Amino acid sequence: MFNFLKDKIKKIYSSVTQGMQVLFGKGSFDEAFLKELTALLIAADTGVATTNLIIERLKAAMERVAVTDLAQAKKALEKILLEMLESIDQIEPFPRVLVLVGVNGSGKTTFISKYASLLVQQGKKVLLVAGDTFRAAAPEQLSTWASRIGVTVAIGKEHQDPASVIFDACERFKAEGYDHIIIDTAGRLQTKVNLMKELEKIKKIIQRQLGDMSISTWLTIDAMLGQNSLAQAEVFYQATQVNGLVLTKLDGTGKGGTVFAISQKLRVPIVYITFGESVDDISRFNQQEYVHNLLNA
Ligand SMILES: Nc1nc2c(ncn2[C@@H]2O[C@H](COP(=O)(O)OP(=O)(O)OP(=O)(O)O)[C@@H](O)[C@H]2O)c(=O)[nH]1
Ligand SMILES: [Mg+2]
Repeated sequence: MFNFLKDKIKKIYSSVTQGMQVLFGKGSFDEAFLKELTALLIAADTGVATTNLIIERLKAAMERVAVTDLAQAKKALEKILLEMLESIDQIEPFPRVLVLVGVNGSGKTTFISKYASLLVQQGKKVLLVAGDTFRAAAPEQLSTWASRIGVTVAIGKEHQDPASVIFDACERFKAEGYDHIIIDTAGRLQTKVNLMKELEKIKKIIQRQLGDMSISTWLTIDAMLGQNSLAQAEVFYQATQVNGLVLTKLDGTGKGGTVFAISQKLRVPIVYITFGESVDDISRFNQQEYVHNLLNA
């Protein structure tokens, strides 16, 4: 089971890893090498700005040690990539009060289900909240998952205002002794102003009801969309205060550079990654492991 999971995760970056092995396997640290490394990073969805930054840092590091040995260059690159992730403050991976936001189709509902399943495995009592009342099928989707993993889901009446569904759910969370409340929201609001207003309203309700607890807001980002995912994520990031990221659908990319592009741009920690549609296709994001595997397979 564990090895199976590991294999699945490794596929995420296998094409990058293979490229790295070829690149670092022969030759020396020179202009031609840097050109190839740049192309590889761009192809892996690292984005132009972040790729340039990595290349600049690598050049500077190699100038300091004054060698052209590629084994040394690989070590330096590993350090640079890790520092890029480690320079961002980490957060609590199992907050009691969690709101999920993100573009429609980015994987909020699926993530919530997988994540709730992790909590259930720890013996926690979990309440899911179908805060997306705009799309008729959304509460059903969450209920199906909820009954599969054995957690409760709070659902409003048809067309009930999400804020009032959430209000009721917060009351229930306090009254019935749940350990965790996880709130799903709609990703499909017409304009940025509407989105901002809606999220503000939702957060105000939660704050009023559960203000003595800290409230986490995580943003799901669809890694399959490459640089487009970053542009979409930025709209949400600007619309509400986000303190954690969930990178979804990494199984569909075979790339892996997105992690650096996003971290560098938003300066918010990636807390989880997902890589498939079944309930255990989820993992905590481990920076060291990720960077190590990306370069070494
Ligand atoms: N391959 C793959 N598919 C995923 C992953 N996560 C979610 N999906 C699929 O992506 C689609 C959208 O996922 P949802 O969880 O419904 O997305 P959402 O953000 O809740 O979408 P809205 O409710 O419309 O805002 C579904 O078909 C999921 O099965 C993943 O990690 N890998
Ligand atoms: Mg959804």
